[in-house]
Amino acid sequence: MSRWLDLSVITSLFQKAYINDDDFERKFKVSKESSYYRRNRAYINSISTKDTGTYHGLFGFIRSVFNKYSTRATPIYELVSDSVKSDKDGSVNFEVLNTKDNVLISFRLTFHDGEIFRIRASEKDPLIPRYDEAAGFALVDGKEGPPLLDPSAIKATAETVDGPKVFTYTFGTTDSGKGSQSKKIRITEKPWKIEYLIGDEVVLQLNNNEYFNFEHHREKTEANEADVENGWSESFKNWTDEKPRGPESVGIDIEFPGFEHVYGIPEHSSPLSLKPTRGAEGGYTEPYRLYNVDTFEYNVDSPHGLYGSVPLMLAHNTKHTVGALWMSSAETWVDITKEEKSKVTTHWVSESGIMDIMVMTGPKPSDVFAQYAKATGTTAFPRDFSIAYHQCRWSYMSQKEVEEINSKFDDHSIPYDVIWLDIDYTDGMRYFTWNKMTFPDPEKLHRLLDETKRKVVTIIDPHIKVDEDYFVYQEAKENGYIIKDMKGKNFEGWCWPGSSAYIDFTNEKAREWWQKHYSFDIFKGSFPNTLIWNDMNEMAVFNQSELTLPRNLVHKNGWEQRDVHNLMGMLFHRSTFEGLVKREATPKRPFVLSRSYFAGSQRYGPVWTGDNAANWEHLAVSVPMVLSNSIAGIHFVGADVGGFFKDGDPELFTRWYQLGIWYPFFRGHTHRDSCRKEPWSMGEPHTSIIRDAILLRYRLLPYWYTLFRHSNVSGTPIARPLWVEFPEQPELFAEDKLFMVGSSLLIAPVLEPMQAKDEHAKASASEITIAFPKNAVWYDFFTHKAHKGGETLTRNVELSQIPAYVRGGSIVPTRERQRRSSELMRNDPYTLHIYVDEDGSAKGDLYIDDGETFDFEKGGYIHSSFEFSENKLVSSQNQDPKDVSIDAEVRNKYRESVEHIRIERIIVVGYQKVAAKAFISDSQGADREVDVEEDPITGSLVVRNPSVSVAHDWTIELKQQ
Ligand code: NBV
Repeated sequence: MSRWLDLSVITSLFQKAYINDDDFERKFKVSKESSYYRRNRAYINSISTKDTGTYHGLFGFIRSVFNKYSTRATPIYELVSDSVKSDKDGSVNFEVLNTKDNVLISFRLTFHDGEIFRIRASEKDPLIPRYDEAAGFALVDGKEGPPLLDPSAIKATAETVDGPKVFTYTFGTTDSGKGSQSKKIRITEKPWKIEYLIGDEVVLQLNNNEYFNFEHHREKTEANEADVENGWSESFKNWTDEKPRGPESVGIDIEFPGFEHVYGIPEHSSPLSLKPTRGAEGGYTEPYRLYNVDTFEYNVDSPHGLYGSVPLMLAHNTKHTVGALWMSSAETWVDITKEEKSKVTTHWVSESGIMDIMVMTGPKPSDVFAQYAKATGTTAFPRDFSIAYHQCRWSYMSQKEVEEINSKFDDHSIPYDVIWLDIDYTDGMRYFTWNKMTFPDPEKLHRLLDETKRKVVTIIDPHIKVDEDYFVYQEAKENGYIIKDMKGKNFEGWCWPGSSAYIDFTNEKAREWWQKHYSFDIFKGSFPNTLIWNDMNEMAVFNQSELTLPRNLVHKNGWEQRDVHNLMGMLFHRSTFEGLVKREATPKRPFVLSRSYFAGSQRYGPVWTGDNAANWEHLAVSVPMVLSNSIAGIHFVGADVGGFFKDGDPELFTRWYQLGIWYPFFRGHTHRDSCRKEPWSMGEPHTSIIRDAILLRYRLLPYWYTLFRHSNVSGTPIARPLWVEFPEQPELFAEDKLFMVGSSLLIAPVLEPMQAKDEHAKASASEITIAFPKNAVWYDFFTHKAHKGGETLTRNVELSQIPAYVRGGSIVPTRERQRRSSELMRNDPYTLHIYVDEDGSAKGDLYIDDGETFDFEKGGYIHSSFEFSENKLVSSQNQDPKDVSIDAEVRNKYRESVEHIRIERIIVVGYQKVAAKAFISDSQGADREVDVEEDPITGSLVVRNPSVSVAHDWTIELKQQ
């Protein structure tokens, strides 16, 4: 079959699978179509008088009366009280008995570094082992997680309070401003529950509602099999899921008393503050689903699962922040109920595996981020180019087209760093090959781009064309790396290349084999400036249930797809990352974009929010989507700028760029059937406005790069919800239109089209309202006009305007010289923008390194701290982070190499005094003085050309004379 014929068959199959279905979300399950969710729900309904479902009309009335008067069945799980024992390693072990079937569940509670605790539960004597490898992939230190706390630091007591026994373990202290308080775990015998307390305040509870339900394995008997609801198979649409191990699931409630807001558990197209899923007006009527699927052109404002899953939920109130990581890679449903401001109850149910919960104990947002980073790792530190602008389209069809696009950027004076090649560059979707007709000379193409230090990203998808002549397929088959069906045959599904095989990335050997494909010898036509994009890694399969791999496929050690499903995307991403590290003798930091992800994916590269659409709803939801990922450790994230599906209009397109420059990952991308969407495609005035927006991103790259350094060292998010920066201002807790980039920039994007005030007028601006967070002064980024914290500003935003504000007290570094790509800016001087607070002081920092190697891990970097107070700006070198092993030679060499890079300008905003001169004392140069001028437009002070080196310590003092 010719390649083109092949592709048309696939396209029609794809259209059948997706496009011709009006109700496309019905391709995917809702909770009631999942038997284990139904069983868990039925169980908790039987033990609880308050079924919190939303029922309407007569049925609702009858149901509520029924609920009120029905009696509560006794929960079947009981803690075996004399089983509670502390072990030598400080862990606490106990057993819970399923009184109905007389099955014991073993629990293990461990304390990690006094900041994290973890609870694992599994059957004591399982008939068949249960999957417990998710943690091994998610956690940076492997399955056991961060080091255990020294047992001598744990204080255990047991007492009997009015009957039930209570076991208390004090494992840490915290000082949240009200003196030192202890962190404790309390295990109560009956009804059994586990609580986390700070001082005497309960912050998190497990099983407070007795929703714990651990479906143990059972023998397959005729009677068991005949019980359809508990059976060995279930159906969805035309698909049947045979379950050779029979049913198994695990569920529990995690409650946050004293909290009104919970966040996280991406990926969903929903608001930042998670909505109740049961029993609330305006809430959802479905639980949040965590199941990685290819949900093309997803609906906005929905709890349905999308491409990635991070089972981390954060709760925040004015006193505490806490995080719970549910380490299951199986499909998971999360129900949320809220009792007016006083508590949030969540109910988690997963299809298979053990129960493994890790709690980041806070108490501040920054503590939770650091604790989560300790557990799952921090953002892979990106190369400098990767945080600049990326240009993509499905697809740039030929080498010639790429060359044209490349020169059009220059013609339009728009910088960009990366051009992306979607599936059509390959020879018939055989990844690691090129279509020789359309891309005859990849080397020439790479060389051309390298002239301006630009890069090429090529897509590599995980579906492997079943073709005996294709080397990747041949080797995968010979080595036995292909995922098998229940009968032991290599599974084949349909995807872009036609019949496709899927690699078992849970197998370490298969991962190692995959990595080798990135060597320049194997991926011919790839070069050091080729970077990678991993798409379709949920894994997408067009002709299977929910467009993904069937749940009963078999992986290494007999684990089923259902056990590992949500890990697959991350493991593929990881193999690519590791392959890129190995492909050069002096490794460079990889760049690999992934669509699918899990907890820990931040260690391997950025993700994006998949196939959005060119409409205002998708533009707006990209903000909470980016923020939800950010607080769940996925900091390097963005949405397709301009919208993937559909055309949109020039206004939307322009506004999307004005928002996209604030995404940590900034890429324009679109579908092959949509109109051209390169930055100049909409004509003037849009092209010029978009150019200015992209230039603003480039000017601010030093600030962004420094933020990525913090993300890499301490797990601090880059794009941040306002509550992260202002944790004591409850009016900001649900805010998800305004957000912060770092701690200095407040972004107020325009998320709606312009509307004329009366029907005859033509609108020339959008109106937005900004409620500035309290306890700070805010300066307009462009005009320097000051706004008081607490002020509510309603303003017009013309199409050319980007509403952004800077928090007083910040120092922001920029580079102001326009170049064609970011790498060409490497030797450019910096400008420092000082925005003083009410006391006339400000702080900031600047991190720089070679932008590409791993030398920064050996000290090959400069990290300067800036402090401005009492008219004096002091620059000094930051301390190195703890875990860095410094190599003096690397460090000194790097410092020498950047000695010539200068600060060329200092701008002082909001400075209330007069200054005519700046006195400079440089640790390694002569003292001197320069003039201070006033900017005639903004009124801010400008110290022109102080010419101090970024590699030195220095002081600049403003004086009247
Ligand atoms: O490879 C083609 C597209 C890609 O452009 C897009 O970004 C991915 O999310 N890919 C999905 C497959 C087809 C989508 C309709």
